[in-house]
Amino acid sequence: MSRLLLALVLLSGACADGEDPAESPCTTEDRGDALSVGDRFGDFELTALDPAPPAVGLNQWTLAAGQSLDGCTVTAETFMPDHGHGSNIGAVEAAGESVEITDLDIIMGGYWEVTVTAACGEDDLEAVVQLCVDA
Ligand SMILES: [Cu+2]
Repeated sequence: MSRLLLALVLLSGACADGEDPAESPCTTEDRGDALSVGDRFGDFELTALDPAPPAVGLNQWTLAAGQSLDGCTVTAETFMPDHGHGSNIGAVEAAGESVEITDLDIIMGGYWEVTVTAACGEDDLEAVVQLCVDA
């Protein structure tokens, strides 16, 4: 009887070694990566990230448009396509040629899309920032 128990313990130990359950979803994610300052998406370039790279929790981002955003209406929206949900953003404001996003709340690790737009009359700017955040 004790020999059988020992064999079962050894077998279950061997199975657990097959894959690392703590591995981040981002190691196998092809659609997005960790973000860095200087990354460009659509009409915008990331010029500040806090924290860098983005992490679960409240994030502060600045994106530069390369043109004045005076008079433009700026918006940002988060979306997690695999789960069909977004999350809250504290504030989105235009400042000179930049969009400042305050308290972008990344509520969980995984693949996210953050759509940033500046509606400036005839000249609308857009970026879909694709990123993966470690769990
Ligand atoms: Cu989710």
